[in-house]
Amino acid sequence: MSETITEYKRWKDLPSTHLLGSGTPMCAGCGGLQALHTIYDVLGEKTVFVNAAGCMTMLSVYPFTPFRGSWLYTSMASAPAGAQGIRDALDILLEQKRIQKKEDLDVVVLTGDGAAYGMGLSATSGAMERDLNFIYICYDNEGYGNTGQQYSGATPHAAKTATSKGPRGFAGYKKDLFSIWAAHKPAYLATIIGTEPLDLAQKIEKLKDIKGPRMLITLAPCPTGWEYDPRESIDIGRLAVKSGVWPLKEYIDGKVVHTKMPHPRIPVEEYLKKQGRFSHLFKPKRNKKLISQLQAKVDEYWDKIE
Ligand SMILES: Cc1ncc(C[n+]2csc(CCOP(=O)(O)OP(=O)(O)O)c2C)c(N)n1
Ligand code: SF4
Ligand SMILES: [Mg+2]
Repeated sequence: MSETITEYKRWKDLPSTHLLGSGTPMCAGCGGLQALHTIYDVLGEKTVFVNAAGCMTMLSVYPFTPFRGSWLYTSMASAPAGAQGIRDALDILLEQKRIQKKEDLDVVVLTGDGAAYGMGLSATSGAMERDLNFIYICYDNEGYGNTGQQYSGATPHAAKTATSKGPRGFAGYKKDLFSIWAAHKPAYLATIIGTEPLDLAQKIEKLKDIKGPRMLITLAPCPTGWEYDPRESIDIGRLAVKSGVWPLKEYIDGKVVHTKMPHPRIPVEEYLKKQGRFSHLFKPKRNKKLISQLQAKVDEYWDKIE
């Protein structure tokens, strides 16, 4: 029996909401993939994924895709425009009764931070402005991961990337995409992380019953780009939440609500010191000033909330 047929039989036997492990060149311990697995478990196969160029496009190797519904590849800037085309086509088919309501699909954009915070921001803004009925998942590994972790609009201050290598790392600051998206007043918006599966699943369940633009940003711990052993991925994700670096929150009906308060907050240093991209803060000499500045930024955020 050919490998293709064996793979197809394996695929057919899996539960219908399960994202197939595709055997494609994804890194072990990928936090983005971890979140996507849980999201897919809740959303299921009645979906069409519109995937902008990035790590997750590596999931699909022709003629296979691990998505049990449909999948469309787009350029980095245009996934929301692709989503608009698919939504319009589905609506026309429904209106003309060429498909039944039960055959309708959820249109789901999947992009990295390079696309969401940068190249695709304008297309996303337009889609929200048009009140497009879609879900957008941004997996945020804080850099252009697929091309070797160059800095993006999501890179945190002081992190080392392929394009910010000095003793102080990246000189810029991570964009507040949550606030930028919230300013568009989408139907739903939340931050999530794969290491908090209950919080994540509750948010996906909630957005399933809402129409309009539903936006998700998941922090995606990335062993390859953040330089740590893949087995540390879960720990690093949890530390991001416990230290207050990654607030879990949602925007609904014009209000922002935090869904998990990190009490008591652990020092940001606990999160930083596990990652090679911040190693210059600790070696050859501890950079007390920069570590304090990073802590102060996080404290400033929570001081306004608590
Ligand atoms: C306009 C354009 N510029 C550059 C590229 C090359 N490219 C492919 S994937 C990628 C990185 C995308 O980064 P991000 O959206 O954060 O996804 P990640 O790779 O981190 O998963 C780049 C730069 C491209 N496909 N299109
Ligand atoms: S580079 Fe990072 S985001 Fe990309 S597949 Fe590897 S672990 Fe995942
Ligand atoms: Mg990225």
